[in-house]
Amino acid sequence: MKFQKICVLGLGYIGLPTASTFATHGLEVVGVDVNQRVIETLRTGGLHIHEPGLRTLVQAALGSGSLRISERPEPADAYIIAVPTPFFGDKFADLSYVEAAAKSIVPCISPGNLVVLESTSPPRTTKDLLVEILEESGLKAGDDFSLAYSPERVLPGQILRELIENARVIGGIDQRSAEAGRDLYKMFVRGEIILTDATTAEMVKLMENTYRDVNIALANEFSHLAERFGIDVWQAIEIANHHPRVNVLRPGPGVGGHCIGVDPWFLVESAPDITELIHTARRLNDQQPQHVVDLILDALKEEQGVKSLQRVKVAVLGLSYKPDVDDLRGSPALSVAQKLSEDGAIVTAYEPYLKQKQGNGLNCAASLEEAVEDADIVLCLVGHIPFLELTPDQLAKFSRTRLVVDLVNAWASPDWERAGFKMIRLGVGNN
Ligand code: SAJ
Repeated sequence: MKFQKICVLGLGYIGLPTASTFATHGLEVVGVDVNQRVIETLRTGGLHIHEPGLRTLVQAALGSGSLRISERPEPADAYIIAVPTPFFGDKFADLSYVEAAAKSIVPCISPGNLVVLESTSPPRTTKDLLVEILEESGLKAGDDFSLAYSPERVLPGQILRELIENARVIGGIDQRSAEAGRDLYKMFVRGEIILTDATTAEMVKLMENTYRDVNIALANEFSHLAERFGIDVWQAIEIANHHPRVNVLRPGPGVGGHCIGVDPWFLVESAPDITELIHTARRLNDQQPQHVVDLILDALKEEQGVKSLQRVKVAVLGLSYKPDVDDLRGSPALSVAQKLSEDGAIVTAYEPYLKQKQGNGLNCAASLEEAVEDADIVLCLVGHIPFLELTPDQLAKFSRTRLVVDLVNAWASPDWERAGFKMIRLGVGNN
């Protein structure tokens, strides 16, 4: 199948890089978003998301005229739906953006077209929901137009490279649809393209992120056990990982972002009676920020004799959901900081990757020095490179406190104790 013009619906973390990459690989691309602010920003040369290399790519795509930004889709050879699928408070997938995007292409679709859903979705969304909506066009899925599911699996921070180099799964509602998807993505994908059916492709995506979530939950539970038994979980993990078939992940303040903390719920929602392990892991990871808050309060009671967090000055280093990104979505670090603040602590946060120094209602410092200078306790909540590089001598110069809590194994060196710091570490018990 040959493609000249495509529409990409949703210009977020996945849609915008995908649209721009197709545009710089010879296609005419219409990038569609329903958010007027996104459209205005892109049309005036701005960028509403941060991702290394994206600005240059988008500018090249827009500058060449191959990428146009629009409020609505228009007739094209293929349509890619890359809109968010968040969940409601009750952990059920909110498919309203997928539904709205699919409905918006019904008037445009014509025989021979291809529609691809990229948004992470519960199993059978493509076969059940999308077929029903798209057939409102009077055309028959499979017979008149091709329909496939192809999940994005790129890692934030490395999206542009992984988009091209990663293996891509394309699941068609029939063989012809899968092959049409392959013909489209092979325009830029250099990794292997694996064809399967739509529901398998949906499951693959959910299984990958669930696998990671469950394994992080296991690492977090190991950290609790290590605290109970008076050992260092980081050392134990390092030793265990020498085993050729063991790879324990890292404990931490919890699981954040917009994927791993969300996607497993799509499986639980679809089959609650047979997803006990997945559900338990999800709950465990969601409770980890509270475990961290308890650890901090215990440290303060022990070292400074306080009874509660009331008016304790806490310096929080790092707010993003993982190291070296500026993304605060679902961040466990942010959740810890907010819980401390709700419990009466005076929190000053420092997030080096945030340009506007705002952290969801928290008091944010413009520099590390400013954040720590008057603190009673300093927390390292995200393993950003600048924090890994911080030495005890530097912190001792900037801050009066000698009480630090390391939640991410950033400051394991004995130099900290030697420099006079009392170091409390997640997953390290008193021996
Ligand atoms: N985390 C830990 N311990 C670890 C690894 C991660 O606590 O050992 C935490 C991180 O700090 C973060 C969260 O888990 O809060 C998620 O981070 P991540 O780097 O594991 O994943 P994401 O959410 O940035 O990206 C994931 C990736 N999926 C997998 O690795 C299976 C990515 O490939 C997907 O494309 C992305 O989800 C997505 O969009 O679904």
